[in-house]
Amino acid sequence: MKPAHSANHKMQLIGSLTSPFVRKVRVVAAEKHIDYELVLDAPWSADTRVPDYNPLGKVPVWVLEDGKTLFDSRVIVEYLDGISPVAHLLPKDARARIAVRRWEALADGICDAAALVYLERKRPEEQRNPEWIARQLGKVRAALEVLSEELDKRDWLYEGGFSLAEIAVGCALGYLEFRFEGEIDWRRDHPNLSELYDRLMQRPSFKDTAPVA
Ligand SMILES: N[C@@H](CCC(=O)N[C@@H](CS)C(=O)NCC(=O)O)C(=O)O
Repeated sequence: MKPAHSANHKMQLIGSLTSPFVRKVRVVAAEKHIDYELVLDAPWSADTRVPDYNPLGKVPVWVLEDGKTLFDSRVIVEYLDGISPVAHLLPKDARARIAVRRWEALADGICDAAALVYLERKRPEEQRNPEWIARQLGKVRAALEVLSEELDKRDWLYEGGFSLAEIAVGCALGYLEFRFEGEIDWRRDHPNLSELYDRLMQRPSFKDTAPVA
């Protein structure tokens, strides 16, 4: 794996402005006031350099000062939470931490399934598999249902307050709004998630990272 740059450089985040996983990392870095340089690279473009930094060819990739790289988004956010004492986003208590990570896994799973649908629909019509699309959309709907039920009437998923759980869920909701507006109406079906997203969007970390085509 080639180092991204010479030693003792500012940390970098390699990613796109549409990826919900990149957004999750950007929100965490903003909440924790961590300084870095955003390097835009779309992994689907012909001239992408992402595979030089991550053999999986996926963003986000975080480049450390010494040129070493971190991926995927779950590893990066844990790293970022650990290097700065500002605004702990992962609880110290083991049970609470696992609960937050489980919500993150649900939110990331929504993004994985939704991204597969988006990509499948970009294929020529005769190559698309409607059963595959329906299967993935079923996962998105089921996960939204569980998140909404578990949030219930509370302000935050994690009772300790704003955490990585809401960040991951907010990024998933924002991605659905961006790519599936009018099709997956999570605002109508789950008013509590709608209210949560509106509240998150009042934070500069979310407002400044809304997906753009
Ligand atoms: N589990 C990974 C998922 C990352 C991911 O799927 N990124 C997409 C963009 S949203 C990507 O880079 N896809 C390119 C590819 O699959 O080749 C994470 O949490 O970082």
